[in-house]
Amino acid sequence: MTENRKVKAFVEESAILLQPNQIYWCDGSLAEATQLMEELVLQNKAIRLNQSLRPGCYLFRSDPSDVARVENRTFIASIDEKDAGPTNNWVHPDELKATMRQFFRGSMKGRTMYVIPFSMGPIGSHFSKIGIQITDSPYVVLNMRIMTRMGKSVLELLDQGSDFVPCLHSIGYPLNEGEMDPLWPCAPIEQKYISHFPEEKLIWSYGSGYGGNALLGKKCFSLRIASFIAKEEGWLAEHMLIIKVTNPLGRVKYFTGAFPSACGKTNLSMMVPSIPGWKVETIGDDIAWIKIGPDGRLYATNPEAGFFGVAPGTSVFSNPNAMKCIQKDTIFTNVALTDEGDVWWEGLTKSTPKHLIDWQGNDWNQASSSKAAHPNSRFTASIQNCPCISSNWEDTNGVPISAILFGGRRPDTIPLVLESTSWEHGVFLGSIMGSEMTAATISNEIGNVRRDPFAMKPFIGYHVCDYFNHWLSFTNRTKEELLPKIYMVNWFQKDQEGQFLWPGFGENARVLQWIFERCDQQVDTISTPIGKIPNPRDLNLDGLHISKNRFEQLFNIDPTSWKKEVTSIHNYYQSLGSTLPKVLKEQLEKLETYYT
Ligand code: GTP
Ligand code: SPV
Ligand code: MN
Repeated sequence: MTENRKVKAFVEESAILLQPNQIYWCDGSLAEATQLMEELVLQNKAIRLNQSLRPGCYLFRSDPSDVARVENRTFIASIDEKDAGPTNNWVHPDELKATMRQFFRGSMKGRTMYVIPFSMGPIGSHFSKIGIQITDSPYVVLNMRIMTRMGKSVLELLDQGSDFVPCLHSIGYPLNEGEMDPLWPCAPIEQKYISHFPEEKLIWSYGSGYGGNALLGKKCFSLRIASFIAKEEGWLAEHMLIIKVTNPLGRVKYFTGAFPSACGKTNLSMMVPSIPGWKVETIGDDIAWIKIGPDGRLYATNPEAGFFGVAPGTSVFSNPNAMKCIQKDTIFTNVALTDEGDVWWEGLTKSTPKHLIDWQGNDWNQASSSKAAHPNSRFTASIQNCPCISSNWEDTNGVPISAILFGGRRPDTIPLVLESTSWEHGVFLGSIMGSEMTAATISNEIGNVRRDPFAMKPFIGYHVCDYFNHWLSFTNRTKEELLPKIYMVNWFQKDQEGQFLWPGFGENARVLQWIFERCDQQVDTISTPIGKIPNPRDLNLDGLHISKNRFEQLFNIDPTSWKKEVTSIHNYYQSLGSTLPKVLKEQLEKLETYYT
């Protein structure tokens, strides 16, 4: 409880609308989490994993309709439709609230209403912002406890009068007297609403219990609402990992990287470099808040406190640090269960177990045609568990950024690495990012390439063209030479057989080395119409067996593909409307002189 009047009013008004059986204020303690988990195990909603193999670990299985973010049910309800822009779903806030109020009315009947005070960012840092999530999902409480700084310490800040973002959440499944509670209650897809009211700095989420739909500190607050605040206040809220890179001489640089959902942020943020003497440490794996520091450089912080990471593909070979991270005190959602009471997913082991229980609770064997783990199955683990966490991860002033990487899943067209020629050109590269869609969002377009500018398509809380302009404005806010260098990378090119051309994962350190050395002007570049690529002699390929032909393919800038690309960018830019920044149009026109 708190004496903060605004908090009390929010909780009281919510309770009147939602009509829960009881209200519970979360203190964030271990005892509280243990008790909640015990209750869920008794109700069969959580499965206690084999505690000698995975101490403190539990498995949840969601409803098959509630397995990922729902972008077509996600709304930016700005007062004026124009402010939401062409890439967001818009409904007038009054109309949306009226609709949602009907769903919220009585939606917590028969349930407990949990009040979760949380901080995004280290407590006491000038970066940090507070939220209060109201929810009827104990699963959400347990996940928020890992993903954010949650509980008592935040209540103390609220007692001192700190402001907060109200985050209202209900799974949308009231329980009437005597009614059976399903294992994963949620509302049907057409009743789900993930709504943002940017001017009011308010979040309402109804009908889903999964990931970014329900853990409101993450995408809803730290990206959609925060990006809106950041524009007002002159900073950036980005879908980016943050890493600390140390070279063999002990010199340190920090990089951030924006990659769309399920395109490699967690993996890059925890990578074990394949090249001797280099070290990568994690600051964040999904979100970066970035501000100009007193010296004019950009400083980044990770507002989260945990990882909500993609399970499939994670293994001791691809990401040994993540494997250590999820050894204990981890919540698994929608992965498969082994006969020993451990977890399994596609890509975890070289051979497949003979028998499993799949993510839907059914028997599964090697002859089964379906996946044992859902492609968007996830682990929730504390950043404290991460063996490669940087000692700087909670620096209250953030870490100074030397380079920004943009990357997507592109089977062709985009070379392994490309350096921008200026900040403006870098913003252009960010704006034209494309990527194959992944299972991180519910869609029937998975595998198709879509434009995902700055990996923020689903997360910009306002007009995409204003967002581009905001990025461009940084050359007026500080000296351009103090801004990070900007790179486009692509780990995902494929050969004719559909195999990845580049080994990826720890081998991506070779690209990081080149970027590191570029930041120090130690190596030069080759200019191309699309940007600067490495001089082949400068990319460290020691110990990597890659044919000359494959290497050339990785940097091939194919005119036929680029003609298509330029047409596609042209059409995309047209779809963004008349407020597209002129300088970006000019960047495209320059490219069009080479590729038409
Ligand atoms: P979100 O949490 O959805 O934002 O995803 P993310 O960007 O953190 O992606 P993540 O690192 O979890 O990787 C997603 C998938 O891509 C996993 O199955 C990885 O194994 C795979 N992946 C990551 N890095 C590489 C790489 O360098 N090469 C290849 N081929 N696959 C990769
Ligand atoms: C993403 O989809 O980019 C994620 C997972 O990081 S979720 O939290 O569900 O948004
Ligand atoms: Mn993400």
